[in-house]
Amino acid sequence: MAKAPKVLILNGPNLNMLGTRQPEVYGTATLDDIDAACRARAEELGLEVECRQSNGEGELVGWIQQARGAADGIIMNPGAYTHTSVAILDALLAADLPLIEVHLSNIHKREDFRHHSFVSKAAQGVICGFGARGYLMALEAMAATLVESQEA
Ligand code: CA2
Repeated sequence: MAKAPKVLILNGPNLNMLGTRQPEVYGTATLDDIDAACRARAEELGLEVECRQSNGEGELVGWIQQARGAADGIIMNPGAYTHTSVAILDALLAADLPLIEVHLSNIHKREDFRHHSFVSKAAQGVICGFGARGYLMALEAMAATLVESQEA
């Protein structure tokens, strides 16, 4: 049987606080709940997933660098680094892997400074505004993308 494609799910700063505050913006699920739901959906989709979270820009850059050659795709919610980090963008461009950017909230409905994403330049697509379900939508899109790339 062919090896399951590996997808790295990365979460950026403060997303470890999910479920503790601002449920009206980010929902009530904790990051552990989201990771567990992703693992269950990934198994149904025939994907292997690894879920990681960091509050540090450098640590996220290091994990993205390591993903090249070790993973087949990346799903990332870069948190506030979305709007500030050229370093994360450069790492994602260099990784040269299919990337799906996820945000729990609809960043376009919020403050102006959240409307721009540096990361989107490296993304195949962006899912925002669907809460925790967005990660599962991203996994479905990633599974389809990886199947298409195997067929090409
Ligand atoms: O909507 C998203 O997923 C964001 O990436 C979340 C980031 C925010 O800076 C982006 O603009 C949009 C913030 C995550 C902080 O999450 C918390 C959750 C509970 C308590 C405190 C922070």
